[in-house]
Amino acid sequence: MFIHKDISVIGVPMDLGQRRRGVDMGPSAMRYAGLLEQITSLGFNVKDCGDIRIDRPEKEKDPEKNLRNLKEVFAASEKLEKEVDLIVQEGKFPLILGGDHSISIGSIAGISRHYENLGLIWYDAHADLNTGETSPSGNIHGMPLAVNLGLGDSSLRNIGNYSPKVKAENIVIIGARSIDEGEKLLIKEKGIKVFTMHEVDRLGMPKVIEETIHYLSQRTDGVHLSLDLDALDPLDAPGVGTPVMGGLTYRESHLALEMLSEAKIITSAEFVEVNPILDDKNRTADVASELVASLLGKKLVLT
Ligand code: B3U
Ligand code: MN
Ligand code: MN
Repeated sequence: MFIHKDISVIGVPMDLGQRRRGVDMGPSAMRYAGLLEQITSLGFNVKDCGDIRIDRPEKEKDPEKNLRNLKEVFAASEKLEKEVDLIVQEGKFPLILGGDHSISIGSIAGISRHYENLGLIWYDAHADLNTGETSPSGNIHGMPLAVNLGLGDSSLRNIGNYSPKVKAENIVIIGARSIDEGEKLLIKEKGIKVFTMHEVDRLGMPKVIEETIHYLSQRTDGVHLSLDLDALDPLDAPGVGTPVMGGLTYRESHLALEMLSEAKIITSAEFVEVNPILDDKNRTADVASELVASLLGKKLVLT
């Protein structure tokens, strides 16, 4: 497994999975930060597939079954699933730019059908394991990991006409520090591997990533990295909708992605929840773009 020479970038200007406007501008902000130029300078052939079209509801309605904008999120996920499926079929590395985290319902649906045992690294302050029944907010961006496990709303679960997309034992959550009660129960029941901030502090990021690599390489035939910028501390990544103090640092995050790059296990990736309206001079998009470069092998070479 390795990162292919050809990378296809696709933007998903989605903000319907939560209530704060602005995260729909995430893909533009990351492009503006020089993401494509960075990738090209690392020697990759990069194709920008543009943005998926997101249809907004005419007016905000009360959520049905505690799932805000379900119809629209479903429609966007179906479109994304098809686009990402094509990218993988072409043998290219899909790099998806969010948008809120609900986009991973469509992206992983497009990717996972190409693997027997897709691994998933969920780099996030949250577990995103809610369903309509357990969610405190009704926001679908707090539910995509549950959907990918085959739980929650049946229309979302069955995008791409198969479910589940990922097995519980193939998931590693890193950086979690805000987990709801229903999510805790699910983590326990399913035995999902989680490195909370407590574990990151105790073990250090090198050990966390070594264990993650060891764990996933034993059981998976590809690994998708789903990186929510709110995994980082708000001091380093302020432009996110639901910042949580006490997060992963800029340096820890670079190290994590450099180690994943060296291990050559990542076969697709997405960077989500960049909200330029809440940001400080596009800093969070800059960080996202630099993290992409680390994932793709950028290193300081002393020669
Ligand atoms: N767990 C909460 C909050 C949340 C989840 N993901 C984000 N925030 N970004 C919820 O609404 O499900
Ligand atoms: Mn998330
Ligand atoms: Mn999050």
